[in-house]
Amino acid sequence: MTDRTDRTDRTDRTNRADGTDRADRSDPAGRELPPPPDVVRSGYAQLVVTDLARSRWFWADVLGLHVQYEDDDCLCLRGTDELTHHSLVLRAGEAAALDHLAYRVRTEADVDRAQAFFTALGRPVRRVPKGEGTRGVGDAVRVLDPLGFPVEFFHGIEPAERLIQRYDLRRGAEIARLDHFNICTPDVPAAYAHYTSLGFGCSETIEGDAHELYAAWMFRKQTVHDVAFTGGAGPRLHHLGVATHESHQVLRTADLLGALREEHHIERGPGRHGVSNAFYLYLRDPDGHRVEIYTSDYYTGDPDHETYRWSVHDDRRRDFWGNAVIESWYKEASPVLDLDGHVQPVGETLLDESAVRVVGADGLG
Ligand code: XXG
Ligand code: FE2
Repeated sequence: MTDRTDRTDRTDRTNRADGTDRADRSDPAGRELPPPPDVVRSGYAQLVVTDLARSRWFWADVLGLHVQYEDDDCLCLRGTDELTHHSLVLRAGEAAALDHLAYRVRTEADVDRAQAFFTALGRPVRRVPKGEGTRGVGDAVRVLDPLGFPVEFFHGIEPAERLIQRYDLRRGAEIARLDHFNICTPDVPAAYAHYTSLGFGCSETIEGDAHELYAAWMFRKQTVHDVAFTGGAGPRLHHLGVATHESHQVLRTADLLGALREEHHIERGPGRHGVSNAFYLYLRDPDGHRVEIYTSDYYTGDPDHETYRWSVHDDRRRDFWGNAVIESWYKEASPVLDLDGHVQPVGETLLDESAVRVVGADGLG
């Protein structure tokens, strides 16, 4: 059995009977859809930033990402464990925004599958031949997905020198790799249904008393997630999650920012998540783009891996020690561009988790 068949089987077994789990292959009008692309993992994100030098300081000096390529308009960055050209591209522009998210797919044929799949869904689709899109990336397809996000599907990407044991080059947070995207969307069940139709499994959820879906964590690689949904006005980018190997690197990042009198970049944490069990710290970059330094989640690759469901009333769900989540974390996020580079309007959320009453360990409601 192929990896993909295993994943689809698992998704079917962990589905729910309450309508949030449409794993079928049909569009909203009930027409059958072509097979989805075989997504390997979250591949890279491209952000628009307003001051490339200041962004370089934050992402390369403080977070320790390796600069793979740079010119006056763009920076291509990768973590110490990554063997491909980049996992983050920063493009200079007038206003900060998400340019696009990108998923790596298994073969070149999966790029064609992505084109056919989103065309059948009636979504805007652009073919981006090698050399015309993001530096280092081969033939790709860019779509505006049903949630309104600009998403690229690519297979080919330039390989990069192995830096895994170049301890001499490490600095700052020593980021190892991109881990996940977190996106704000008004309709979390619709996001869940779309990513289920793309063959993603679901590791964890946050649910209300009647199983209303407040948030979900979904994966293709064998970790807790490649993408998660935060219920909120959207489409907006909530954060990029980048992984370190050890929790001391997360703590060191906070110490470093304090020592540099740059502590205002720290938004939430350090702490231990309930969802995912990861150790975390959220920062805001010079443009306000949010990044999570994240480590030590768990393996999800078994074919019968079950979704773990948190009650929205459990104060440990977002911080296992019960610390309250700062309001800005729920409310603020980056605008998202369409395929022509225009900022997209946002729709208001259906369910507001920040309005659910919580008293954290620090006594804040
Ligand atoms: O990656 C994550 C998160 O989505 O950033 C947030 C894992 C867990 C959480 S949560 O705040 O729900 O614990
Ligand atoms: Fe995250």
